[in-house]
Amino acid sequence: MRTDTGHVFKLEDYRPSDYLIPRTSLDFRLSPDATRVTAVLTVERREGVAASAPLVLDGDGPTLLGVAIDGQLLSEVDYQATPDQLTIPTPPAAQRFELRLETEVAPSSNEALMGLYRSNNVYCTQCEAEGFRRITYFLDRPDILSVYTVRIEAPHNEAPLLLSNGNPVESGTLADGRHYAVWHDPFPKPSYLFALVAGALGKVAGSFTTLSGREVELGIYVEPGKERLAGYAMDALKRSMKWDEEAFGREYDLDVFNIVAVSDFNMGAMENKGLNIFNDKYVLADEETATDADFANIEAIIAHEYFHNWTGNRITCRDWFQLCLKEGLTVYRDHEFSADQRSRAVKRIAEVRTLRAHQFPEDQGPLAHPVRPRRYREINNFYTATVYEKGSEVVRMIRTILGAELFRAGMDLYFERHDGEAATIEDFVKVFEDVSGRDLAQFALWYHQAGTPNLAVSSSYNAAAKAFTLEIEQSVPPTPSESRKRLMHIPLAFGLVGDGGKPVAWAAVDGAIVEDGVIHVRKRRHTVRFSGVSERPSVSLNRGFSAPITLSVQQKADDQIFLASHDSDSFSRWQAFNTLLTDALIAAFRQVLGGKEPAFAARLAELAGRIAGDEALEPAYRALALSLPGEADIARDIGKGIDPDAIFAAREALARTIAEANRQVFSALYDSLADKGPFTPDAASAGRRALRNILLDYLSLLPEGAALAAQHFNAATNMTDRTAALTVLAHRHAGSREAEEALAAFEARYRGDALVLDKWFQIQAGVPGRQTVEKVRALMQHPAFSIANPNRVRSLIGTFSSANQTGFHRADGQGYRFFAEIVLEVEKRNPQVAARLATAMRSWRSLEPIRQDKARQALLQIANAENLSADLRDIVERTLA
Ligand code: 0A1
Ligand code: ZN
Repeated sequence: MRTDTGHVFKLEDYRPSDYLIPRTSLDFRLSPDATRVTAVLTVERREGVAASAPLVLDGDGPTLLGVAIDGQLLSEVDYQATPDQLTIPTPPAAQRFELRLETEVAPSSNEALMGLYRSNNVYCTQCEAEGFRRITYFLDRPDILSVYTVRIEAPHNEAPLLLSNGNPVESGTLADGRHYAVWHDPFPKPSYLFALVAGALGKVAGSFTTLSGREVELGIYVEPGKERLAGYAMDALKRSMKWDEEAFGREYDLDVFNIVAVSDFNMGAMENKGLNIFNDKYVLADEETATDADFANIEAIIAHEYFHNWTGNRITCRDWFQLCLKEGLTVYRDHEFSADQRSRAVKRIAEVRTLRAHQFPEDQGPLAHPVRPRRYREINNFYTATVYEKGSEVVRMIRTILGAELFRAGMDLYFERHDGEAATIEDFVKVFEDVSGRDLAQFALWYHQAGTPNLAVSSSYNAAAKAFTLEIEQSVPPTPSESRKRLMHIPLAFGLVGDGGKPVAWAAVDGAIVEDGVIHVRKRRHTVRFSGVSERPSVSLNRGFSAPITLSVQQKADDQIFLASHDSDSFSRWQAFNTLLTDALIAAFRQVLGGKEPAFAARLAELAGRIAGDEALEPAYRALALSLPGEADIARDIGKGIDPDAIFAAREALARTIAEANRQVFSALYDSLADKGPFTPDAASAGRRALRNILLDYLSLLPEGAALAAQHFNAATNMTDRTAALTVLAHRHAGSREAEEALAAFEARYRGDALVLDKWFQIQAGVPGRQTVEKVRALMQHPAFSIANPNRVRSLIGTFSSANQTGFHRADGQGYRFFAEIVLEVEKRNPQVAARLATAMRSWRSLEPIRQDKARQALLQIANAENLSADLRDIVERTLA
C-alpha cells in the first residue's frame, strides 16, 4: 500500500520527460506468487537534453532482480532502487540505448487490484492511473507513448487463454505443459493502457465489418458456463462500433477487439487498447438476473469503453490533470449514443438526475474541484462526477454554442490534428475556436473554475408596451481554495410559452446576445428585453438543461403548473413538475420540523394523476415524472440544518397523498401495463415496466399494499419486476411476513449467484430506519459477502452509507461509527475502494448540529488511524478541512 507522502502534484510543474521510450517489449512468466517480468525498453534521450541527465523511472514496489543496459548487467552501484523509483544516474552517452529490467511480482496477494492481480484464478491487470509501475519500473506517465510487444508464458492447464493489447502475432507450446503467446500493438500508447489477461475463460465470438470493409474479430470472455449471459454485451458492442462510424466518422483500427469480464474490479471497466477489461456486473445479463437498469448500464459502459479507442487511446492525455479530456468527452459520446439508441428525452432527464445526485453535492461541498483540477495528492481520487459528468456537460455546452455542424467540424479537426498525441484541454478548446472563429476564453472557465453557478431570474410583462423582460443575475459560490470567482459564459436555452404551449413570438431583443433559442449570459447582470410580445408568456428556462447550473426563479406556482402540462421542451416540462414536487417537499419538511402534519395542495396530486394517465407521454417519461425527488435531493435543495428523519416523513406523506388521491387511476393503469409477450430489454418495454413499478410503489402505501407487492413479487418473470417488488416490501413493509418471505425466497433462489445477491444486499442496506446498521453488520457475516470484493462492499456498505439517509445518519452516530470501522477495514486491502466509500461523508456540514458533531468524530477516527493510505488520507483531510 502506498502510504501518504503528503506530496501535492501541481499542473504548473508539468514538464516533458528527459527520456522517451519508443519501444517496450515485455515478457511475462506467469505464476500466482512469483511472476517474472522482463521488460526491454528502447530508451531515447529527448533532443536537446544533456547527456548527464539521470534516468528516473517510477515504481510501486516491484521486486527488482536485475538491470542491464545494452546487454551489460549493471552492478548495484550503477543504479539506485527504492520501492517507488529506479534511478540510473549516468546513462550511456548515446542518444538511444536498451534498458533491460527483471522484476518479480505476486499477483495472488495483490488485493489492491492495481497492477497485475488474480480474480477467480484469472490473471488480469489494471494500470490506470498508476498501476503499471507495480509491474515494472517505467516512465509511468500518459505522455510517454510506446509501441508494445508482449510475450506471455504460462502452464496451459492453468491459463489456456493468453491475451494482451493489439493483434496476436504468434503462439506455441513449450515443454512441461507450458505455452506462450505474443501480441503486438502497432499504436503507440501510454502505459496506463497496457493490459494482460490469462486464465481459463469461455468465449463469445462475433465479427464486425468496418465502414471501409475491414473485418474485425470480436471476443467477449467470461467465466466458463456464463457465455449465454454475454449476448447483450456483444450486441451493444456492435451497435457502438457502427454508431461511432456514423456519428463521429471513427473506425476501429486493429484486427481484434476483446472484452474480458472479471469479478474483482475497482471501477466499472477499463479501455485498454484492444483489450477492454470489465467488472462482470457490466457484461453479464439476462432477464432472470439483470434489471432494465442493468441492461442500460451495460449498453452505456460497453459503448463508453469502446469510444475511448479514439477519445483516450488514439488521442490521450498529456498528464493526469487533463483527465476530463478523455473522460468528459467520452461520457458525452456515450450519452449521445444511448440517446440515439433509446429515448432522447428520457435519457436527458435521467442524466440530469444523476448529475444533480452526484456532481452537485460534490461541487457544493469540501471535495469540490474544477473539471480540470490544478492540484492533486492522489490521482485515483479524481475519477469523480465532476471530471466525468460535468466534463460531459461542458462538451455538450460547446455543441450548444457552436451548433451541430461546427461541433462536428471541431471534432473532426481534433482527431486530425491530435491523432497519436497526448493532448491538453487547451488543445481541445482551440479546435472549436479555430472552426468557429469564436473566442472561447470565457467559456473555458467551465474547465478551470469549480462550483455550480446560479442564475437568479425574475420576469415581468408590460402589456401596454408589449414588452417581456427577464432580469438575470449570475453568481458562482466560493469553493475550497477558490474564494473569488470570475464571471462565466452560460448558454441558457429558453422558450416563451403561450396558450396551449405554443411559442410566443417576439419582434426584437436586447440586453444579451440571443441566438437559436439560447441567451448567452456572460455578465453579472443582464436585463433581457423582448419587444413585440402580444401576450404574457410563461418562461421556460434552461431547456434541455443547456447549462449545469442552479436556477432561482421567481415564478408563480400557476406558471409551473402550466409548464408542467404544456412546455413543448420535454426536459423542461419534467423539470416544472419536479420543481413543484421539490417546493412542496421542502415546505412539508419545515412543517414536520415544526411538529405539524404536512399538508399538500390538492392540485399537485391531481397533476400527478394526469401525468400518469397521459397516453401522449412515453411510459418511461411518466415513470420519471412520478418518481419523487430522493431524500438526498431534497436535502441538497434545502442546503443546511438537515434532519433526514424529517425529510423522510415529508416524502412519505407526499407519496401517500398522491397514492390516496389517485387510487383508481393508478390501479387501473397498473393492471393494464402488465407485460404481455416474452421479455425484451428494449427501451419501450423497460419504460412500461418502470411505470408499472412506480405505480406499485404508490399502491403499496394503501391498505392491502403488502399483499399487492407480494403478488407482484411472486408473479414476476424478470429481475426488474422481482427487485421492484422486493424493494417495496423490504422498504415500505419492513418486518412484515410478506417482506420476510420474499427476502428468504430471493436468497434461496439466487444462492451462489454473487452478482444477483448483490441486489439482495443492496435492498436490505437501503431499508430506512435506525435498525438497519445492525442488519448490515449481520449481513457482513453472510457467506456470499466478502470484504475483499469491491462489488460486495459497494452493494452492502456503499448502499448503506450513500443511499440510506435515515439509517446511515442515525442521530446517535451509530451509523457513522460503524462506517468508520469498516472503511478502515477495507482500506487495509484496497485503499482505492475505501477512499471512494469515504466520500459518503462529503455533505456532513449540511447536517443539523447533533449529527454534524457525530459525523466529525467519525471522520477524525479515520484521520487519526495509523499508516493511512494516500488515497484515504487525501479524501478525509479534504472532507474535514
Ligand atoms: N478509464 C476508465 C475508468 C477507470 C479508472 C481507473 C481504474 O482503476 C482502478 C479503472 C477504471 C473509464 O473511464 O471507464
Ligand atoms: Zn472513461
